[in-house]
Amino acid sequence: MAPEPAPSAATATADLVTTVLSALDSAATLPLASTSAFATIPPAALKGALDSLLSREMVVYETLEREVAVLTGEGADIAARGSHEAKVYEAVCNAVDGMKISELAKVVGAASAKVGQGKAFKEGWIKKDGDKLLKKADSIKDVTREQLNVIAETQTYPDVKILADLKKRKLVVMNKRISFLINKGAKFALQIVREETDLTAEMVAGGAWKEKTFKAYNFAALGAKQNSGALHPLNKVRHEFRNIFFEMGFTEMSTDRFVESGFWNFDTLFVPQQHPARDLQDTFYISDPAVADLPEDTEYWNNVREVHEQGKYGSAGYRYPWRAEEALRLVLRTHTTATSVAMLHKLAQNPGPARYFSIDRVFRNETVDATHLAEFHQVEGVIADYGLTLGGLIGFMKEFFRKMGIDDLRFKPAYNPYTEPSMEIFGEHKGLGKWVEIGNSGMFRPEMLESMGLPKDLRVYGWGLSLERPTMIRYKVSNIRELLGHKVDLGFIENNAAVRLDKS
Ligand code: FB9
Repeated sequence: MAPEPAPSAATATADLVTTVLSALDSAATLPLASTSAFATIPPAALKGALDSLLSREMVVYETLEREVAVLTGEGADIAARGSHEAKVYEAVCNAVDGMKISELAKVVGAASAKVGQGKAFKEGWIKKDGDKLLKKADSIKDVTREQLNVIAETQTYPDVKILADLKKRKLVVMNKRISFLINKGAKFALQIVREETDLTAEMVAGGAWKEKTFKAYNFAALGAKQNSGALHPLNKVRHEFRNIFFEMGFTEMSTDRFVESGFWNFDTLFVPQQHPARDLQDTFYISDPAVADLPEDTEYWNNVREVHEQGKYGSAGYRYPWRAEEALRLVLRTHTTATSVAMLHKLAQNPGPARYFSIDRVFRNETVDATHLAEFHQVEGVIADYGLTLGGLIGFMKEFFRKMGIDDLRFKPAYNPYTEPSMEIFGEHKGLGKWVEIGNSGMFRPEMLESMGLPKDLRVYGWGLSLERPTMIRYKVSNIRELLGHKVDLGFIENNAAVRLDKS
């Protein structure tokens, strides 16, 4: 006949619940589990049954954890049949005319002979005579055996030093015991009354609801945790930046072109072809395809060539032989200014005031470290208008960064090939208690703007910063690898707070 299937967990819990309730019915308080009917029940199973009754207020209980001393196999043997030293003493006493040392192991066993002989000498129970052992004491007290029997009985020993010594001799080990002190709850009953969770139309129509017990609503219960997606901190900060730009009247540029020609990434920005930024250690070049599919000999192309080679629009230029091959090389864009210049070139077809921004990935062939990777997200804004001045740029930067929670700015003259004048921007970081560089800015040069056909009096501001730096500061991230890459802790991504840039 097939063996009875093991009871399901629910059945086991139900049986245990019934046992607890009937045990409680006869004893107002259940003793510690070690002496009760539950001593053999795994604590986890018992806790499951108790929690089920606790949730119905049928019992209350507290969990008690304590350490108990338990005899090892060797300890139990000594408690039952005496210590090694007592066995040696007994063998010597029983031997006529003393016990040959070479015979001892055969009588008491190798272990007792090895361990017990020394201790029996030390206790003064036996003495040596040539190759024999003789009884020295008329009687002995097998203290170890007595101590182990106290522990077998009480699972502890009053003298902690003796207990420690017995543990050291591997005669005793300490085990954790979980027990429950259980009392009747406010709604104690011998049976779990089935509580309905749903009031049905049939119950109402037929009146059956009158005989039913309904489970009370637990309005404090939390909803089931929903596994949903989570915005990456960079995207949360990007969202904040986009809001700032939108509320200041900016239009977002499309930045879906990661690969740019040298022409759009550098030459149109008046970056000379021998500029170090165009070296391999700063820029990622594409090997296949190696050459951009760009129309040459356009008016714009020729303006760019001319302004580099001999100057134009009042500029002296760089006076070097500008090479089309260099302009046709393909790179991973090193800044989103490549996109800005394309937008401004399009604006030149119908020039006038405009505000554009972009936030996207740029790539630099830099040495990576705790705060730099070979790519980052650049935040960039451009404003085209008539009558713009450097003072106006400074004022706008103050307004823009104020919306990011940075109230006090300082400006330092800087150099960019495509802007003149240019300024590095510094803000006082309250948390760090020091001034930190927060971005770069400038007024685009006529060599760049007039080459694309923009009118002489249309000026353009440009400025930029990164997305990673403010994000790392806002989320107190010290290593950028906690933010980006394969080592990112998804728990951090899921559980980090929302961000308000203007709140520190
Ligand atoms: O983001 C930067 N720092 C920063 C920004 C915000 C911030 O907010 C805190 C919460 C308060 C904190 C710090 N920086 C620019 C400055 C430094 O981090 C710098 O070490 C790294 N820079 C990047 C480039 O590094 C090669 C940040 C990145 C940067 C720099 C310049 C531009 C864009 C990004 C630009 C530009 C520009 C200039 C003129 C015209 C058009 C674009």
